[in-house]
Amino acid sequence: KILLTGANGQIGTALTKALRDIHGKENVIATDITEPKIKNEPFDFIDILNKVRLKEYIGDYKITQIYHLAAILSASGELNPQKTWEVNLNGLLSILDIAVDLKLNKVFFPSTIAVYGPTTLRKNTPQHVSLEPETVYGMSKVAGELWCNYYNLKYGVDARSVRYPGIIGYQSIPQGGTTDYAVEMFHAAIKGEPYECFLKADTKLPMMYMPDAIRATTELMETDAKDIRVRTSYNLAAMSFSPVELVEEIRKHYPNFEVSYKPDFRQDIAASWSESIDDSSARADWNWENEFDITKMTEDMIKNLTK
Ligand code: VAH
Repeated sequence: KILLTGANGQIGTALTKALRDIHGKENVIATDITEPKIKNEPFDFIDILNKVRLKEYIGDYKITQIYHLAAILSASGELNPQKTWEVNLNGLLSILDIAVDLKLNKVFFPSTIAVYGPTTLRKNTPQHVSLEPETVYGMSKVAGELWCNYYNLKYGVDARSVRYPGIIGYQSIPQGGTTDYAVEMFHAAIKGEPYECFLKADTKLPMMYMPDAIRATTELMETDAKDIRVRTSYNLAAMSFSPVELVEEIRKHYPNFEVSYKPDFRQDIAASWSESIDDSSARADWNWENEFDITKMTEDMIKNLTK
């Protein structure tokens, strides 16, 4: 049986559905600390900081794999640094400890382009590179990657991870991310409303469409353990674009879409991240290949949001 933490989040919502399509609804238990949108499917309220309850639950339900999506993201993380460190780090450490004690088969840990910092090579960022992030979220994810590697080395925990780019999807409204402007733009364009962008027009960031992010996750988790050479976290890429490039793409469908730019604190966060990523390790070790570029993503987003 599979357990997801943070199942109601931006990725968790889509990943829960994808895993249920693969493994069957009854084999995938979604957990979070907020109400689920879908009512009649296996769900429970679990706070990952309650280690005793988490371990009891995992034992009782004979969980064999955990997708640990629960975390506080980059922008909201800066508003409460201590809490972000506690949730993002201690949550993971509990999961890794339980993975040893209860001999879980696999653990998925989502990392992020937020692990890159101002000293990281910004163009075609290599797999092994300087990681000096300046957000607590990024710091917690670098530490998390190192703990996953440590538990794999010392206890043989089969922990696997990818560094997600900014993810765009229609299934959920993301909260607290720096890359969420891209999702918000689509919603505004479709409602015929102007959009005020919190990043500068030319801020180029690595981005990925949700179906690619979900497929990368399931393909990594289905790869034979002997082919996994990176036990911190794999670089993962699909495309890079700036807000103004996305506006041009959306205007192919909504010619009158109006956008203004009013950068806030999230501009500094975005400016500290990479522009583009070298994901040749993921392509070499487990045949990663993205399917969506900005044009295909825009068409699919609009098709699904206007249904
Ligand atoms: C955030 N969407 O903006 C998340 C992600 C790449 C960024 O980690 O914080």
